[in-house]
Amino acid sequence: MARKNPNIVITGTPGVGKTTHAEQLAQSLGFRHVSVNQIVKDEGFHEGRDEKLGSWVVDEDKLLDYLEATNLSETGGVILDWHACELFPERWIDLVIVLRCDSTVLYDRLTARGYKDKKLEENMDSEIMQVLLDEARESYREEIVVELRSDKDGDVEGNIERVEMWVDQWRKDHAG
Ligand code: DAT
Repeated sequence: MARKNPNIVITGTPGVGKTTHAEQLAQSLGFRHVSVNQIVKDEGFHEGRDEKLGSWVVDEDKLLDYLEATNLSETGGVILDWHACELFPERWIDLVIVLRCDSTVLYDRLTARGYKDKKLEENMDSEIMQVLLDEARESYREEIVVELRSDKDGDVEGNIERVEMWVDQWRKDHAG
């Protein structure tokens, strides 16, 4: 059965604004915000922490099985929020939003979060080298990948409006 609502991935370097966008969009669209990091932690889908990077070593098979079992592919209306995107099967996903942020702004956000040393450096490099944008473009059809900026407050509102319009259009295109 075809889904009635689209599934959206929100991705980008830590600190770009994924949670902020995902929460607001979930509320305004009535979609389900799936914080993949939270699931990895809560369900223990990892093999411990990479201490240098300060991040989980994720068990992707367990994570995918868990997500598959939520039937998101059939139901739609899910916002997947994660700092990676290539592992989600293409057939699940209708839109991939890659959030981008100015590097000086990102530096302040990450240091405010207590990131330092290698963890700070790796994430700054990742944003500057647009690693997530490239990953998204390599993993999904070009027309479903959009890059949006999240530097300042007004950006969030503008982005939310834009995605809401996109969802309206998607519903029209997939009606009946
Ligand atoms: P992520 O989920 O990608 O790690 P977040 O949503 O937690 O990012 O945002 C990190 C911090 O930056 C948080 O304090 C909110 C702030 N922020 C994000 N986008 C912003 C924007 N466009 N304008 C102002 N602050 C923003």
